[in-house]
Amino acid sequence: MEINVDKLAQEAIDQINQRIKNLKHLNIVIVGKTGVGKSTLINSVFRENLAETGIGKPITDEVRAITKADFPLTIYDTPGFDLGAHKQEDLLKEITNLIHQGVSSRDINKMIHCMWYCINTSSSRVEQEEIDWIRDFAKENRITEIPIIVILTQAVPKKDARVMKEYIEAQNLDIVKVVPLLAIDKDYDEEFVYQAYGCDTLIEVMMHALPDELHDTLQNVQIANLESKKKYSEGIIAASVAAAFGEGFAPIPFSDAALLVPTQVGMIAGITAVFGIDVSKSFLTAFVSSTIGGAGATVLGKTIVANILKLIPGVGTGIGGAISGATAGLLTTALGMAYIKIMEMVYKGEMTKEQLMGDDGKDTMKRIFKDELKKKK
Ligand SMILES: Nc1nc2c(ncn2[C@@H]2O[C@H](COP(=O)(O)OP(=O)(O)OP(=O)(O)O)[C@@H](O)[C@H]2O)c(=O)[nH]1
Ligand SMILES: [Mg+2]
Repeated sequence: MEINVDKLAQEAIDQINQRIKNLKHLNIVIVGKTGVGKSTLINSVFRENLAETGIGKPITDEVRAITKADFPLTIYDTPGFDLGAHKQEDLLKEITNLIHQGVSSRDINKMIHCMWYCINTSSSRVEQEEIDWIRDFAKENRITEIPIIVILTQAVPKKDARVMKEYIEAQNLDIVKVVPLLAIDKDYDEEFVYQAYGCDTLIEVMMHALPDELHDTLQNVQIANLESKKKYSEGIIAASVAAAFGEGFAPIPFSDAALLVPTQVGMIAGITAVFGIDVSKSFLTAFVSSTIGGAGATVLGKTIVANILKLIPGVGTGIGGAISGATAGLLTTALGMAYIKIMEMVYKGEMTKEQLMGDDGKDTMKRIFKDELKKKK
C-alpha cells in the first residue's frame, strides 16, 4: 500500500479546516467598571488581539460584542461602564435578556457560556454595590446557571489581593471561583516590576466551568496557558490511540501498515486546532517527510514501519511480520508527542514555521521524532 506524502499533507489540511469550522462558538460576558482592565485581560488571554479591533459592535446601551471573522469566540464587553444606581439595573436586565435569548435559540453557538466579573484590586476595597450586583445577577441566573468567575484584576501586591479574595469568598456568592491576576507586567518603580500572573489559572478554571463540547474552542482561542494546551493535546493522542489500536485491534501485516495513517492524520488535525496555529500544506509535508515519510515523496507503509521499528529498542514485529496494536500505538503516540513539541516551538517563537520547513528545521523535526520513539519501550 502506498502513501503519497503530498496527498497525506492535503488530507491533513482538509481535516484541520474541518475541525476549525466545526468548533462551537464560545460566548463570554465581561462585566466590570471602566478602567479595571477588561480590554487588557482580553488581549492577554486570547489570540488575535481581539480588544484592539475597536470598541466592538453595539448590542445594547451598555454591551458591545467583540469578535472577528472565522474566530470562534465572541466577547460581550461592557466598556466605559460605571455602576450608578439605575445603570446597574439596566446592565443586569440587558445581560439577563442576552442570556435568555441565547437559551431560547437552543443553539450552543448562540448561548452565553460564562461571565467574568472584574474587580480592580488596587481600589483596595470591594464596594458593596459590586457585591450586590453579583448577588442580584446570581439570583436571576439561578435557572440558567451561567458560571460566574470573579476576576481580581491588577492584583498586586499579592497580599492585598489575597485579603480581597478572602473577603469576597466570605460573601457566599453563587460563583465558581475568585481568580486574582495581573494580565501584563506592571512597573512598581524603576527598580521593581510586578510579573504578570494568573491568566493561566483563569484558563484552568474555565476548562472546569465550561461543558466538554467547548473545550476544543477554549484551547483554540486561548494563549494564556501552554501547559493546558499540551495536556489537552496529550489527551487527544491517548484518545486516538485507544480508539484505533486498543482492545480488539487485529495485528496488521507490515505491508498494510499505512492503515495507521488515518488515525495519525486525525490526531495531527486535532492538535493543530488546539494550538490555534495556521499551518500550510508545505509545513505538513515537511513534517510528514521528516517523520513517518522517510526520504522519498512516496512512501510504502512497509518502509515506514520497518524504518521506524529499528528506532524503538526492544520492539519487533509479531509472527509473520505483523504489527500489534501496542506497536501501532507506540508509533502513533511518538508522532503525536513530536508534533506537540514542534507546535510548542512555533507557539513560543523558538522556531518559525518557515525555518522548520528548511533543511535545519527538518533535521530538528526528525530528531524530535526519534527522541520520542526512543522514549518508548
Ligand atoms: N500593567 C498593567 N496595567 C494594566 C493591567 N490591566 C489594566 N491595566 C491598565 O489599566 C488601564 C485600563 O485598562 P483597560 O484594559 O483599558 O480597562 P477596561 O476595563 O477595558 O476599561 P473600559 O474599556 O473603559 O471599560 C490601562 O491603562 C491599562 O494599561 C495589567 O494587568 N497590568
Ligand atoms: Mg475596555
